Amino acid sequence: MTDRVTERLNANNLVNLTDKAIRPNYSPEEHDVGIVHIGIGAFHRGHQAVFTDQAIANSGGNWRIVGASLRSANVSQQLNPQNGLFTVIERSDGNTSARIIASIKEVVNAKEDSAKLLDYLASISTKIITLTVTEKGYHYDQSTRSINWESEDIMHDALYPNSPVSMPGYLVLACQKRMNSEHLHSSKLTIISCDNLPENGHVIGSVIQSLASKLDTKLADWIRRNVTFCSSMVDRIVPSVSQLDIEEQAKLLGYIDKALIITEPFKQWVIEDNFCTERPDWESAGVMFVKNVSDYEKLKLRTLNGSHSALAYMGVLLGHTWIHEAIRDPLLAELIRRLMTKETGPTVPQFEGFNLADYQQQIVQRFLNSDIAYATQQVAMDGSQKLQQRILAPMAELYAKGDIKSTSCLMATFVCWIRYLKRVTESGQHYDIVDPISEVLSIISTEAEGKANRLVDGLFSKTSVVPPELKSNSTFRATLEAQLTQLNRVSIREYLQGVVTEGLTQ
Ligand code: CS2
Repeated sequence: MTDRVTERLNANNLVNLTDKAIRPNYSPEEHDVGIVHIGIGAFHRGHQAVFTDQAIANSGGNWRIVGASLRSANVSQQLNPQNGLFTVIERSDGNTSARIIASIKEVVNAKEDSAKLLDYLASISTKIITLTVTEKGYHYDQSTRSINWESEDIMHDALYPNSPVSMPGYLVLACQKRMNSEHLHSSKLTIISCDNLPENGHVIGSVIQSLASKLDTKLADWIRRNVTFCSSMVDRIVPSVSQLDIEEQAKLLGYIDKALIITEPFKQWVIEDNFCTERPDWESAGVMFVKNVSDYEKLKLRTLNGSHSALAYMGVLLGHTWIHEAIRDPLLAELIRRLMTKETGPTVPQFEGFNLADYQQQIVQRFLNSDIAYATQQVAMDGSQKLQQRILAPMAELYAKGDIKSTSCLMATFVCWIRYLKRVTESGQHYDIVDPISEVLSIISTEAEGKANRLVDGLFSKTSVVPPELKSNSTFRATLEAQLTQLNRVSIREYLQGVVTEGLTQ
């Protein structure tokens, strides 16, 4: 830290310390908690917390947020000493703005104090629970479309439901407490998923029902009558913040903020209107409410997230550290253009008055924003949980239509993910992979000894990454093997160049 900047942002110094940032125009302590958010990482602070802050500023209400982290104590250590206050810095085209967000009251670390989290979840004032726990936190198998009973956390929570470790385990126990409480027995609860999964509200509803039914059918029935689940599409690029960012921002802001967020100006939240409770005046903050959110999810997952994953795997292998570098590589820029316009584009829904080409162009501009630094390795994380909805689902649709020639960039992305599992870039730099099934993926990669057919056998038999309709398609399998073999023969750049000039060879 610099010699001069020593004071850390908190409720007492909010007024006299923060002249470089826009301060909240409401008194946070006058608003009680109405929302519990599980998974309080950077994304929540840059997204739902900002919309909620704006809604309270516009229309008031007891809608402050208690954030929970189920694993790490980092965020509670960042936010609690600051009374939940943090700065959102928006950066683009050399412009910067800073605003202090006051919607979070406190953070509970479930590992340290799970009773406190359960008290909040089962409190009469909690009307809404929101979730950002990443794809793996749902313990949902997209291939079988059901809860993953083989997940260690789910097995644990099914055996010891009173001391849960998973997000679904916490929610089921909270519902049981609500059901058994005289005050809460007939009070309602709305649960909103904010993760990048298709039909995410349906997913969480089905996981909760499955776990609750296993424990107590009366509870499953109570949940059916008193809890609703909303799907939602969330969008904002929010990279993780480094210690260096914190130090640099301290010099600029004049105060230390260990919980700050650096993000882009763009933000979007579309929520399925399936509330059984009141809600904050999110409309006034720009949130859209719709009957069915799945078209919005599909559009965003395939266009933005699909392209993000393609840039991440290809980018890491070619030695690009950041997304904004990867998209400036002319070969990758061309691959992304084709992926969006010729491959995912035809599989995404169209809305009245909506211009897909503009949307795609806007996404490329967002990726080019070098004022926010998003690491290719951050996007590359948890590929086994992301590729199905981003890459393989559109590919399966194109196969079903017989439009196999429009799948070359999708296939190249999948092939680059498989190559990424070798943990070494083209130029020999080693890295670790972060994925809930990383051990299985390593075994598959090592046992295959570079043989394409053995790699494919391993992936098909030991994981559920590839959906059944593609696994059983012989053309898909032959093409995948041919592409993996080709990638073994030439450099990654040559391989990708070949995809652009010749398409897929079998
Ligand atoms: C990214 C997303 O890390 C990733 O997988 O694709 O976090 C992406 O930045 C957000 O979904 C943007 O809304």
